[in-house]
Amino acid sequence: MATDIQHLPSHATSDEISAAIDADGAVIVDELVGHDVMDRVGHEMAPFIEATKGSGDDFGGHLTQRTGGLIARSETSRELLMHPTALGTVNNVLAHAKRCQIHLTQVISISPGETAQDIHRDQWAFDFFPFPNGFEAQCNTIWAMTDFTEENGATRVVPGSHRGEDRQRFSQSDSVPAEMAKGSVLFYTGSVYHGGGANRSDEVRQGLNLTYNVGWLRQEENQYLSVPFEVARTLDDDLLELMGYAMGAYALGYVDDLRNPLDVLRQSTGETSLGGGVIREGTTR
Ligand SMILES: O=C(O)CCC(=O)C(=O)O
Ligand SMILES: [Fe+2]
Repeated sequence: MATDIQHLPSHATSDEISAAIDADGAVIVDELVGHDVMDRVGHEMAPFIEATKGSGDDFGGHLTQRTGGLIARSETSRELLMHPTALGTVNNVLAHAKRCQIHLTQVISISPGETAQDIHRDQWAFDFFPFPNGFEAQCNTIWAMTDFTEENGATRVVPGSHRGEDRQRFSQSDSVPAEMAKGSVLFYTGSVYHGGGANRSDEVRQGLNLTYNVGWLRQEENQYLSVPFEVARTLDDDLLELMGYAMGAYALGYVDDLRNPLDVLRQSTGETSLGGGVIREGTTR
């Protein structure tokens, strides 16, 4: 029988949260934000969620909608991405990297009747690269936009499995549900085994998955194309840097003649430079 996921109060420090993550691979911080914040995200995202089809495969979930592009579509999500407790925790967990960045932003809506997702490690997205045991490539959050209950499909976690062998197969009974009230947040590493739960209720379970990884890996959601340039230009530098408009390490991510991507974005006028000259978008040389 798996042990339960620890809960910490909303005033917990990032150090306390990252210590719990180090011990178990996951932790819940109860009611870190109010219902109004979650409702604002829900409201801003409603038309996009409405238009999102089911994932179309077994892993993504046929009765699960995954709606991304949050930075462009939901101003409130930007605050959550930069939430000091969340970001402080992420920076602790990924402190070994020169920089961390946003990996993906996604509202996950699990409809009644959905079956449980296979228990997995999120870091398998990196083409199953076998990261050394104890090395964290990513740090994730799922914010509860509705209450998360075992019945409605709360994320299921195998606490402690972040230090286990890679490519393990766990059954649902090895895992415990991350039950939490709306406004709470589940932190979990890329290495801890987990999965979306089966929804046996008659309501949609909705979670806001905001994940972060080390700056030298590829991002799961392409932030440069998910957030149009004209929106990106209106964002603060610290959010842009977190999106990837920064050097991921000494020489990673520069633009042409070793220019910093943030400088290029700030200086750009919708034109693309090429070979020392400047061409307009949509034209050829
Ligand atoms: O929706 C959830 O509770 C978790 C989903 C998940 O783990 C995933 O899509 O990788
Ligand atoms: Fe996952």
